[in-house]
Amino acid sequence: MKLYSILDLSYVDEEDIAIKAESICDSGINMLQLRAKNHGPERILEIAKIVRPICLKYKVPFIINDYPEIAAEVSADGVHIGQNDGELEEARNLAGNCKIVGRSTHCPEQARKAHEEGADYIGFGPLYPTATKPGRSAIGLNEIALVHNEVPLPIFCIGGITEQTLPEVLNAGAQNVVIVSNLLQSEDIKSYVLRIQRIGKK
Ligand code: 3NM
Repeated sequence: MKLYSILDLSYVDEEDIAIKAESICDSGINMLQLRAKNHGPERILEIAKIVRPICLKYKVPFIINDYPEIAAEVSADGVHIGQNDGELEEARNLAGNCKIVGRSTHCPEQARKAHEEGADYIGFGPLYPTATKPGRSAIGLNEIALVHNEVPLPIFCIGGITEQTLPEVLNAGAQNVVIVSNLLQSEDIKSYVLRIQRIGKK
C-alpha cells in the first residue's frame, strides 16, 4: 500500500510549514502534495520553494495541486488537477519537465476517462464525507473493486480515510490511499504513519 500525504494548508499554520513538511517526509510516506485552496499563486509559489528542497532531501516525489506553472517553476515531480481544470494534456505541457500528472475522479466513468487522456495516477473519492473537501458527496466503498478491475493506473482512494476506516477501505479493494486531515492532526506523524503502514500490510 502506498500512502500519499497532502500538506493541506488549511490544517497547517504558516510558520509550521517547513517543520510539518520535514516530519511528513521523514515519516516514510510515498508522495507529498502541496494543496492551498485559500492562497493565491504567488504565495503558493513561495511555499512550494520551501517544500521542494525538503522533498528532495527525503527523496519524496513532490506534487503541486492545481497549478502546473508552479510545478514547472519549482521543478516539482508532478501536478495534480481536478475534474474542472481542463485538459490533462494542457496541464502536462504547462508543467514542463514534471513527469507525473494526476487527476481527481469521483466515479468509474471519470476514472476510465482519466486513463484514456493519459493520467499517470488518479485519486478516487471522496469515499466518506470529509471537511477537507466540503460540499462533495461521498461515493462510498462499493465501486472501489470495480474501478481497480477496469482502470490500469495507480489508484489512490481518498476522502475520510483514517486509522479507523482504513481496514474497511482496504477490504473493499483499495491498494493505495491518500490521508489528509487524520495524518496532519495526529500528535506524532512518524508513529501515525507507522501504524497506518502496519494496517496496510495486514
Ligand atoms: N480530494 P481527508 S477528497 C483533497 O475525492 C481531496 O477528490 C478528494 O481529505 C476527492 O483525508 C479530498 O482529510 C480530501 O478526508 C481528503
